[in-house]
Amino acid sequence: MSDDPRTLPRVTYSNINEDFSRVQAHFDGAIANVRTNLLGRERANLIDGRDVSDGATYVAPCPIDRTVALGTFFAAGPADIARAVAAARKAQPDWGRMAPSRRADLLLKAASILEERKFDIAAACLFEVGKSRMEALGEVEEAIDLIRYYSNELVTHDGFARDLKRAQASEETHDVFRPYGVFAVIAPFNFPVALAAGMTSTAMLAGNCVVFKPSPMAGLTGRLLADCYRDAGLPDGVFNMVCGDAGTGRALVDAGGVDGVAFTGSHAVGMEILRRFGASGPFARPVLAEMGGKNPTYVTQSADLARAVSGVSRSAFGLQGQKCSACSVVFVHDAVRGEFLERLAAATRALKIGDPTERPVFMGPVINEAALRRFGTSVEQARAAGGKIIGGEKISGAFFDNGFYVEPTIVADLPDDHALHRDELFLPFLTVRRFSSLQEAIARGNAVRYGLTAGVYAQDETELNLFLESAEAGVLYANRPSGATTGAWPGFQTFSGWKGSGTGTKGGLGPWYLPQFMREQSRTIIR
Ligand code: UN1
Repeated sequence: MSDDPRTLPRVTYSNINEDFSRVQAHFDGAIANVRTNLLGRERANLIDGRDVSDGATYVAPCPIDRTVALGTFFAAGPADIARAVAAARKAQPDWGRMAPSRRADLLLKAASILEERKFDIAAACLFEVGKSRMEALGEVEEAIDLIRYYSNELVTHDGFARDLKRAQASEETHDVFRPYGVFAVIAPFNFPVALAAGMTSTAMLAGNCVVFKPSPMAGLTGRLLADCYRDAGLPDGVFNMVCGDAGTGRALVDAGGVDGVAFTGSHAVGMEILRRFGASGPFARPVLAEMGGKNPTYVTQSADLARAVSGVSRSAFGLQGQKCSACSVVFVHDAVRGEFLERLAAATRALKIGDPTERPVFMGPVINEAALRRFGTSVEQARAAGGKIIGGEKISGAFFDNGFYVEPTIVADLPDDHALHRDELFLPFLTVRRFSSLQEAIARGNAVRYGLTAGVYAQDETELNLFLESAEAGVLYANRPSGATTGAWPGFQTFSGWKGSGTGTKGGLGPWYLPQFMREQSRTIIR
């Protein structure tokens, strides 16, 4: 642990093949430190700047080894939620009136604190989600960049204020963007640091105050992020955190006094929030939801197969397929199908599954028993429909019995109209479909409710253009070996969920995300 963490190279999702030996050595120390000093503690909620340890407790298990506790958390009840929302409402007028550059300074301070603590927070995230070392480090780097990117956007655009045209000399019109008030932010387990930091920092930069609810599996990193905000000196009540399960989330959305919701998670829950919250009152309220995907990749006759195999296996099986951006269906041209499948199967068999605290491990466990059951059912359905299955087994024995470990699974030869080609599974489960016409394949890939990411491997420009012009998804990638459909990075990609993948029309990670947390007001004044 001798190196200053800020002098070490940064891990992103796309540079994962570089030499990170110094980073790895440093990370070993952080993993040991987190194991001894951060796991298994009691973690209070944060309301109005104070730790609140009221109500029923629950223990969140570590998915890598379920006999280990991540910590003990307090399920916020209606009274806690009401206090958190009231604290946010009380703090909001001053916070919203503060100059954008001052809000940005405070959030940038939080990003610097997160950077100082990044190895510990990445190790906590690894234990919490069961993600690989590189994915955990990359995620915390992403969180830091998200806060910096949005802060910079706010300051560069001067809070998005601009002067409009004058109808006469004595008249002036200023166009300004104003906060809504209080945002509830509900985050998922899979990117507990980056998605939480992205949604909460944006809401606050825009001048809103926040009541944040992490996933019940991810209260540990939720609280570590809350500590960064608190230690940066955010005024009391600007950021509040309440833990709990779906019931707490529902109670938060239903609590009076919430003006907007930012949510990342399943399509079903996002749509429920849109109906219950967005459209249930006397006027529409903003619901900025990112809601999953069924992301196709097309491997054409002109593909560089080495890149395709690498990109597809990384995107399908990285983080055990538990990404809304995961590649879950691959369309392969008949002419290259045999060779591609053979090479993909070999690459998949070579992926190391096990304890992700160990350096060579690429896949850890799936998050919980429900995910394991979904895996079992999906394999059964594939088998019953005559699918050819590679993998498909639960891994058991010794260490593996302490968590839910499954094989990365590839299913070919399913009937083309099978639901496994269309439904999001959130598992290391890839279905293979064949094609002879790329245009038709893209139409079949588009014929799902989702539209988040899509990838192609094609060296032929006509094929490439056909893909770019016709794929119905917010994030498109071509010929990427680090990930066919995954790995978006703040300022480098935008992340816009089309169709059933999102409610907003502008993506996270990009220049248009922040203004969605504000409403526009024009002010015409004659003096
Ligand atoms: C998610 O997949 O749940 O692009 C969020 C990616 C990451 C994660 C996005 N930025 O793969």
